[in-house]
Amino acid sequence: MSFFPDVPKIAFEGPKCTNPFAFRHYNSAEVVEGKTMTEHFRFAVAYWHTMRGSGSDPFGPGCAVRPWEDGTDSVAMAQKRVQVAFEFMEKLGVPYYCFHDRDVAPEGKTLAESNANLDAVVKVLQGEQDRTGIKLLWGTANLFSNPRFVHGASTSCNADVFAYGAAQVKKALEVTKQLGGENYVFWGGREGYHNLYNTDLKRELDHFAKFLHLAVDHKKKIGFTGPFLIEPKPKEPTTHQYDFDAATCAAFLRGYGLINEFKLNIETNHATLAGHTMMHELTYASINGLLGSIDANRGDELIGWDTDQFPTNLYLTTQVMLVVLNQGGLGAGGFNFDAKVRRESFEPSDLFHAHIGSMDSFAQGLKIAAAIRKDGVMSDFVKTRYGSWDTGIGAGIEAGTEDFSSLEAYMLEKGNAAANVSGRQEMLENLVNRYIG
Ligand code: XLS
Ligand code: NI
Ligand code: NI
Repeated sequence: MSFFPDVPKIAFEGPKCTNPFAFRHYNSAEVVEGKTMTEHFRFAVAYWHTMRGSGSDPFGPGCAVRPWEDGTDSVAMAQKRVQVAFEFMEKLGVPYYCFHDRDVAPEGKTLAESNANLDAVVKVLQGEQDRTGIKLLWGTANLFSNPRFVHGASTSCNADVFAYGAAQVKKALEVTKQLGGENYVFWGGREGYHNLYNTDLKRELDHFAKFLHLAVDHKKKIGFTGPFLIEPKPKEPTTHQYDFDAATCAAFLRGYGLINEFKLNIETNHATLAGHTMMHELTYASINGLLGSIDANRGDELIGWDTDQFPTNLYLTTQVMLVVLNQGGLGAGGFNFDAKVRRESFEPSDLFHAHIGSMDSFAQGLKIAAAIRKDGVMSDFVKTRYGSWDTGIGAGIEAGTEDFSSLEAYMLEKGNAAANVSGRQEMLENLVNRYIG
């Protein structure tokens, strides 16, 4: 039985093809800079959006047409949905998926019941993974939807909620390990605050760090070897999310002795909500040795919240791929489409169009970035721009052989600094356009 009877297996048909159910650029076996496209991207489908997104918004209920849904939130429905998910991923040709515990299985009345529900669905997930070869890029726990998490999870004023969250992460981590998951993600959920009149900021941050230390201890105890990833986000649902951006996360992890235990999962729409470009966030993470994985999506320039749209902008994908290629790939990480179709795109086939377009956009971005790197003009420009640091006084400052007195003596003798040279931003923007066009 097929849940997508009208959709064929998506194949690569080349840049000239007009078939909307085909790739024009994503050619999984094509080698770029020594790796296949499959290896470069390790694309993943986000279970929460693609399998659980209903199209509801603050003004109305969901209107997505999902013929396989029976309207219940039962374990049987959850198990059937796994078959739908794997047929979708097989037809699309993605090697990975990601989930929250509560996306795949319904929450029960007690923790024990919820764990049993999860186990019942994990069995089916395992079976489908074995049948298809599709793997789990990362697992995570939903510590934000249930009303018990109203004040946060690890940063809640209610210690019992911290304990509940710990138990939930313990189980989600064990399930991720059981399924061969390659990473485990911590997105802050409701870890943050709206108002300091009712908030003990110091205590909440200490508790947050305590929670992460306990998670690391448990990881070691059960022998889970994949990276732990924190996913920065500046706001939404709270006004001040504790994992604001890459720099905030790096400072937090360093301050609490966690820096060697975590990397970051950088999401485009979170970068832009923080007032940064995706390229900034990726670069900041990368230079700190923290770039672990990517949640691929985009925001809307005209709307100020997390719209989680599918990325199709070639400037964006080119910039992302420049950073990823510069650091030699994402290692155990990958590109997870943390993105949802618009409410108006309510048919099942729209899920295919969305993923196809984004995979193609990244494939194009990869090829463009590789060409820019090969031509070398951009990297040579940057190297030359900082040339004053390679010899003379610059090299001395970097090597630590200069101090304020020697720098003063140097400048008193020289009289003035050497003339500056243009930054040539527009010339470099034109260069990128040349490769995109
Ligand atoms: C929400 C986050 C979330 C994480 C996983 O904004 O992007 O979807 O990726 O918990
Ligand atoms: Ni995300
Ligand atoms: Ni998000």
